[in-house]
This record gives sequence, structure tokens and C-alpha cells, in this order.
Amino acid sequence: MLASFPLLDAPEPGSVSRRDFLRLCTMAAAAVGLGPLAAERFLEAAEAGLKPSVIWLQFQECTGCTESLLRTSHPGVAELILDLISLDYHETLFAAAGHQAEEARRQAMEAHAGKYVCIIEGAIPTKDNGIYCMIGGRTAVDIVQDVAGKAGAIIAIGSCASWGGIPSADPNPTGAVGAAEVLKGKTVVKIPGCPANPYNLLGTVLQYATYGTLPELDAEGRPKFAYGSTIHEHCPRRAHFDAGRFAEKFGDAGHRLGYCLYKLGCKGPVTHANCSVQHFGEVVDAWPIGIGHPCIGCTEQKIAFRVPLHTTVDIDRPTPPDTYPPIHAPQGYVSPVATGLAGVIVGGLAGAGYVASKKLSPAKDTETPARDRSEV
Ligand code: FSX
Ligand code: SF4
Ligand code: F3S
Repeated sequence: MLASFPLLDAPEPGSVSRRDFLRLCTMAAAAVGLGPLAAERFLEAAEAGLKPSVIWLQFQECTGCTESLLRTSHPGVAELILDLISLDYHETLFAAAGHQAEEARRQAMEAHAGKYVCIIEGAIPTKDNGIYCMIGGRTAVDIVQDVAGKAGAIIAIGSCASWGGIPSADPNPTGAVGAAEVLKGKTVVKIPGCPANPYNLLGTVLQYATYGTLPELDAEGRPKFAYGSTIHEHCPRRAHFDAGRFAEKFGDAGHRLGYCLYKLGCKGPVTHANCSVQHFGEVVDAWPIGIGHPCIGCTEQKIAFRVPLHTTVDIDRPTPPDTYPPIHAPQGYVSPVATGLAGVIVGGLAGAGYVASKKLSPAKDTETPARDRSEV
């Protein structure tokens, strides 16, 4: 029997009705590319008490990933996730502290050995024997190898846990690395983003809880359902890019009119993520480009905190937009750079016989095909 340690901010039992729970699960499953049967299945599993035990570790980070999970508005993704899992250890959310919290983690590891989900938030310092992050007298390296080593699934949430993030920025004084670096040979699902989008954690947890499997991953270890295409492919400002309408500086007329932010350093063309269609906190337009700032590439290891925020990036392989680009620019100055790129894009589209599709990625579902995002 596990000791009971109340969570701060945890939803009241029964705060989400069965019907609401199923509806939220269905919406979330659809949003992340799982079919509606996944939600039904999970509800059955949750009612049977089969919630996966989760041990959530935190190291070098700002707690933004936990905050972005908790600060969602209605319908609460946080409540949904906290209803989907049994959160047996989380330093920020635990009312317990010190030895009590350490004991809760030990008990959860023992009770669910080989089956629990280890979620890692934050980078892990490796320099000088890892002394720059210690909890309960143990280094982060030691804790993560111990806890993740005995887990059934390992998820690195946020860019810090995925590959070092901000703590690993040059000159990386603590030798900060991502979790996978100290867990060689283990599968680590990376959900980068600074902070990570909670929907992507939800999708991963939902699939693991329902099917006992992990989502299909890309070459970087990110779930394809969320990171299968670039921001640029489904950016609401894409028509402006294609037409050559750019904000030239913050606050100018183009910026105020919502033109493309490429010239202000937008990394959308080389950044794989779904934030343009899964806004943060379930607030419309709550994502960087939605509030007028260029994407800084926070989900890309080689971009965020490596390439200066407002430096423009080269577009090696322009990818087709999510909607048909306009053929003519109805207004504004058309940059030669943009027209050249738009020409390549339009040519590529014609050559490939491109069919406009809202689909983000070839998401896997064992029971139903990935749904068209326009239906969600
Ligand atoms: Fe890192 Fe998460 Fe950036 Fe912060 O904790 S991904 S610093 S927003 O939030 O780990
Ligand atoms: Fe959107 Fe950035 Fe691409 Fe412009 S460059 S269309 S703002 S992703
Ligand atoms: Fe990050 Fe760019 Fe999205 S900065 S949150 S990947 S728009």
C-alpha cells in the first residue's frame, strides 16, 4: 500500500464527470491523431483503476513545463492528465517534502517496478561529477539513471530534458545534457518545447495508458503526431510569406497587419512542432507567432538558444503550405527573396500534384486512421 501524499492543485475527486471526461479524452485523442476508440478504451481502463503510475523528476529547469500543464483553462488538460495517471511523485505539486517525498518515490518505484512512467523535466548537469544539481544528497545523474532505469516508459518533457535546452546554452558551465545522454540504450520519448505543449504529453500518455505502446517517433525521438511537420507548413501567416508581405521591424505597419515574421528572425520554416494548431492554455492565439513574435525554434536542438533570436534562417527545402498559396500578391511590396521561394514552393506543389490537406502527420492508431485536423 502506497502512502498517501496529497497533491497541491489536484482536481477535486469527481470534478470531471464521466461524460466530460470521455468528451475531453475524445477531443484530445483526435487532436493528437488517435482515434475516438482510444478515448473509450482509456475510460474503461481508468474506471478499472488501471492508471499508470507516474514519477515526475525535475532538474535544471524553470518549471515552465509543469506550469504550462497546470495553467490550461477549461477544458483542463491538467485535470485530464491528472485523471489519466496516478502521479506518485512530483516535487512541485507535492504537499510533502524532504524525506516524506523521497519515501513516496521509493515506494512508487518498488510497487510499480518496470511499469511506471518516468517523466523527466529539466536538463542534467554532468560536469564535475554532476554536483551542480543534487536532490536529497544525490546527483541528478544518479537519480535519473536509477528512476528511469527501472521505468516502463521514459518521457523527457521540455527542451531542457530533451537535449539540454537553456542550461546547455554556450558556454554550458555545468555540462548540462538531455536525459537520453545519460540513459544510453534506453528509448526516451522527447517532447521538446520551451515550455512543452501539454497536449503532446497528453497524447503520449494517452497512447501508453490505452495501448501500452509509445507513439511513432522521428529521428530526433519526438512523436511524429506532434513534430511531423514544420510551423511554416501550417502557419496562419503563410499566405503573407507566399505573397511576399513581411513585417520589417517590430511595430511597423506590416507587423501590425499580421504579416509574415520571417525577416524578424522567424524559425518556423526549420522548426517542427504543432503549436500553430495546438495553442497553449487553450487560449486562442496563445503561441509565439499568434502574439506577434517570431518562432525561436524552441523544439529544435540546433536552433533555440544556439541561433540568435532575430537572425533569419536559410530555407533549404521549402515545404508546401497547409493551404493553397495565393497566385497573386494583392497588395504590398513583394520581396525578390520571397517571390523566389514562393516560386519554388508553387513549382514543387504543381510538380508533386500536391493536394491541400489539413493533416499534420501520418499519425498511428491501431484502430482508426489518423483524422483530418479540420474535423477536430
Ligand atoms: Fe526547460 Fe521546462 Fe524551457 Fe522552462 O521546466 S523547456 S526552461 S520553459 O519549462 O524545462
Ligand atoms: Fe509563419 Fe514564420 Fe513561416 Fe512567416 S516564416 S509564414 S511567420 S512560420
Ligand atoms: Fe516554440 Fe516556435 Fe512553437 S518558439 S512554441 S516552436 S512557435
